[in-house]
Amino acid sequence: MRVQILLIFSFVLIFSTVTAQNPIIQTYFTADPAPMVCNDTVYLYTSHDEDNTVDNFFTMYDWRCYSTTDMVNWTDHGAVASLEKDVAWVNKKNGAWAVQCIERNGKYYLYVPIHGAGISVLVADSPYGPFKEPLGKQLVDSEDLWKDIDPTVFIDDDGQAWMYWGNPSVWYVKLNEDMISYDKSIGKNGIVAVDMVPESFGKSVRKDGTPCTKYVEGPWFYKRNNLYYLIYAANGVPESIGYSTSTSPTGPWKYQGLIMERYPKLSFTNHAGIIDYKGNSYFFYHNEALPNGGGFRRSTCLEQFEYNADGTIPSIIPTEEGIKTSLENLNPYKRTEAETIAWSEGVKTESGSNGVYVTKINNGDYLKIRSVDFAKGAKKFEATATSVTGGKIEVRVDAKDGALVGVCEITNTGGADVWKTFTTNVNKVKGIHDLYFVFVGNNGELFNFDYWKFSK
Ligand code: FUB
Repeated sequence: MRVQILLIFSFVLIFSTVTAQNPIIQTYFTADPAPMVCNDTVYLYTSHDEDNTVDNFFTMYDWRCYSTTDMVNWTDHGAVASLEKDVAWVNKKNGAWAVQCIERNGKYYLYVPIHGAGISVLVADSPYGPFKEPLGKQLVDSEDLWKDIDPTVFIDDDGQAWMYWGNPSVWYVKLNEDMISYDKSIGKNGIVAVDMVPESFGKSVRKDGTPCTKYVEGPWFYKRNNLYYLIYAANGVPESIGYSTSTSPTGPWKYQGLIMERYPKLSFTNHAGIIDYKGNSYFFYHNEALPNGGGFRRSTCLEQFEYNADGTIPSIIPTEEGIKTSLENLNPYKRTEAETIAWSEGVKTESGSNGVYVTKINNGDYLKIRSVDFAKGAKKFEATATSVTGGKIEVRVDAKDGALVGVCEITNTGGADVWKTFTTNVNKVKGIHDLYFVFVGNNGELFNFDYWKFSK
């Protein structure tokens, strides 16, 4: 019996290590996921919890962007905006809370809350920025420390855009077509306070016994099959995720229940984003499960789900496994950025003159790329890197210690900013595999890794 229990335990351990896909980003602590589907691609904007938390509170300086077309391999585009550089007038480094980006007529609008200083909007010609602030001041600012956070923006089929936001209540504005101003003729100078009633947001009580609704913060506003959805953090702290629906973009809202309840390894906040992509529905949230994670060091996670026939959302359980199948195979014969990653251990990414690259590579660290289609077989592998110490990339398939296909030696390139391409022959690998780059060497930080490619 004991042996059986041990065997089952080891299987669960091995199984969960091998298939872990949540959190989907391991190189940074990323929170408050805001996915955007655009140009057949999913762009994921996140807030970013610093590795070193200051004063045991949210320590958040910039917003990051990732993208995917297969929902399992995520390409890191780095920090696309920061308070210090891009919202300079606010004279504040910390407070880069939950962001959302939306595209309109080829321009990308990044709605950024500045904790304690309102909500601003930045604009770019590309989803990766550079984002510039046209107003030089907040879009909305009630001068309340908590109220103006968590903006969510949606453009309806008739072209009308709306922005909802707020803690501990929810407000909205009717955005003008320029997306950087709003109709001042409704509500209080343009700002409409939503009726916070139990029919709309569920019934709850505060710790002091006073009645309230379940709504806390983090709204996510969208429309599907003519039904409007408002998803939000609910039920006090620790937060669950709840939702309400309406047949109109401005309510009245009908409380529909909880989507994700409280589970171990979720942080005391939770914050959701929902999209449909290539015929599937996806639920983004955050947890604190990465090593050294916590309430102020959170990580973005992802689950696939199916709406019920009546449009209601089923209860979603957070898993380590996350997304089971890739939506498409990756072509290894095209240049792939090293920062396109399904899972990694030990490494970080940084941005330089050649874009984003993988860095802080030490002995034993590795990258995993899922569902790589080698077709009839690869013969050569090349990696572009910069190094002063040197090391090796072991190219393996199907597991970190899976079949060794080749070893690419990275030698001193003559300077940390000198990039060179290194090549090696590989054993003919055919068909679809998960690909692993395992880094080996004994000299501390071994090299930086920019991109790779196989050839036939
Ligand atoms: O990330 C800072 C705050 O925590 C967000 O604005 C909230 O939604 C919660 O996730």
